[in-house]
Amino acid sequence: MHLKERPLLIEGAWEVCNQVGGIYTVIKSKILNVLSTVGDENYCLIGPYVSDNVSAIFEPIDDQGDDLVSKTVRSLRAKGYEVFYGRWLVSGRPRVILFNPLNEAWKLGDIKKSYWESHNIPSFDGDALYDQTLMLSSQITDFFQELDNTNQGKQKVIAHMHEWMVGLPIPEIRRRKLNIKAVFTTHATLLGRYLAMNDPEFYNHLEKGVYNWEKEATHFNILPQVAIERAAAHGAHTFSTVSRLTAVECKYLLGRDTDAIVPNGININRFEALHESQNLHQTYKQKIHEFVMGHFFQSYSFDLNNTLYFFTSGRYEYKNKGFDLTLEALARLNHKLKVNNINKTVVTFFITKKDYDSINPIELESRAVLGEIRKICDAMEKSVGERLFYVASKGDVYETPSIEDLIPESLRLQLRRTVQSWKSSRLPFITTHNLKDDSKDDILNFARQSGLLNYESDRVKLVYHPDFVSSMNPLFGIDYDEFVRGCHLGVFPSYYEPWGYTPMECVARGIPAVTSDLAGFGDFVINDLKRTKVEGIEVIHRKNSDYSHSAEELANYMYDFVTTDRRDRISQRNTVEQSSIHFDWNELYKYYVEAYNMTLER
Ligand code: U2F
Ligand code: UDP
Ligand code: G6P
Repeated sequence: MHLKERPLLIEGAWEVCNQVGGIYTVIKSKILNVLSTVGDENYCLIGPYVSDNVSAIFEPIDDQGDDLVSKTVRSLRAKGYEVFYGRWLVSGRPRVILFNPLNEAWKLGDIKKSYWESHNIPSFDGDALYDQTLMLSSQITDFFQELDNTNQGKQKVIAHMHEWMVGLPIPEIRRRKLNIKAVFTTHATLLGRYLAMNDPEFYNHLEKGVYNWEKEATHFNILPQVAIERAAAHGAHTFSTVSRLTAVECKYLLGRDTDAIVPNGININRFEALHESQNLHQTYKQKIHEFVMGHFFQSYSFDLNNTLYFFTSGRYEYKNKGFDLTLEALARLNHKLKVNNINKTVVTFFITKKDYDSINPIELESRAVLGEIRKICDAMEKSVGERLFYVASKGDVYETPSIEDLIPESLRLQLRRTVQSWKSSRLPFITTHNLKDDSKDDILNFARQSGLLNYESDRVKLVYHPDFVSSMNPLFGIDYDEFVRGCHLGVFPSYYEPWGYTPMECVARGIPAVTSDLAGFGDFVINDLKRTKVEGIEVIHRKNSDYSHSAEELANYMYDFVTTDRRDRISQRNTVEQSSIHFDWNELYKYYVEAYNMTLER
């Protein structure tokens, strides 16, 4: 699929140089495909200068070039605008323009007034994020105005904006009749997200068209944002979304049918040999073992060679992300494993973001003591090696020396003392951190109510880590993608999920994953790949199934997974990795190109 012409493509999002959720992954991971389609000289991203570490990922460039973007930057600067113009230091190093929203704080009142007068977009005060998006949008609009003045219609220009946060320039491009074609992609609808969280009959009501958007948006106090989303959707030359599921929301909640569906892809960096991926699994599983020893073995131990690691991850949306269903299925799995006497342990990690005060100090202390134990063991190993070598060189080896001869008493005592002082009779914690709102937390409350509290007899154990995993974090000491590789199964049976990157990222790393038929990704697997079964991707039925049936389906799948033997797991990881090729941007970027071709014709 080729572009019919080579326009200047300006792509904007709140998540350019600013990681919040999945949109960041979309923008960043497809850069190489964009560049090979339009060329570096015809591409520029636009976004906010807000992230704490922006200086580390942004490298300024000079504005002296003869191209349209550089010329526009020069004239904006001459008019007094602060424009951050440079390269985003990610794969592909694309050009990027960033504006600090706060630079327009002095005219925020006027901005709100003008959007109300021109587009009927109401406003409210006191929402800092909302205010920032307005101030950013105002600067992006000025950029497009200046670009259009400079261009004088010579080059075709496409402005591609993602999500309501940078949606406002679109109705302005239309009102000012700029010579720019606008594409708007929404990665969810705001109302859809809120309604899904609050209305148990959401999907049923949605397709019956019973919602009055204005009434619902007012009810949830998000009328201004929804008005922006609608203005952008209706103003765009081409309106697109990421999955068939969100397209339904667009139709009923935004009042415009989508022109295109642009599924999300991923970069697949495949190894030449399959065993490299297997080796990485082993290496990172070892890191997770270390965490598990520190977390559990202070209280009791279990056989790590017969332990499986499950995990779920994502923003804390308890019901939308299917955390509730995952917990319910785990409770059932625990019961099934016990009654069938399956001698395996399943440690399940919940990796999400929730406010906390600090990492639990007892957790840190336990890790530190375990480190001490490791040091003593290392010293013992060294002592055994040296003494054995001494005995052997004397020719005394026909009688194997006793452990007392090989390891000095001081070390043996030190080990015994340290292990004794470490052992504890309390249950292993569910959460690794001290949460701010422990008593109201849904995950913890489920654990309390169901009794899934990490008893020694439980086959299923829970570890709730209310922060994203990173190598800077002392508990795991590895990055998220390494953590994924070390696990056995990713569990993401979402109830509301426009796409859902997390299961796809598992598959790309050779780790099997669970998704649902209410996730855009799951729907894509079933309906676009036309496969009810893709090796290693399990799509749980949630659309036409009640909660209890879905939980049972998930629990049964987990049970089968746990009772599969290692040989089969290894071969499954190989096939899973191979099937990930369908999700590569090299396959999926064509949908963007199609949307741009459509736009150029409009
Ligand atoms: C969708 O995921 P997103 O990453 O877009 O979902 P969010 O992380 O919820 O980001 C968008 C919303 O988050 C809010 C704001 C946005 O509408 O109200 N927000 C915020 O509260 N604070 C901020 O600093 C920035 C944003 C979708 F849900 C996934 O299924 C897809 O995989 C993904 C990619 O297509 O898009
Ligand atoms: N993620 C991460 N670190 C973590 C957990 C998750 O960087 O510890 C990333 C993950 O790789 C994925 C994104 O967060 O790219 C979540 O995207 P998804 O589409 O699943 O959900 P969204 O947040 O967009 O609703
Ligand atoms: C990889 C490694 C093997 C290891 C296996 C464990 O395949 O190369 O050496 O035995 O992982 O698999 P498991 O599913 O039990 O973690």
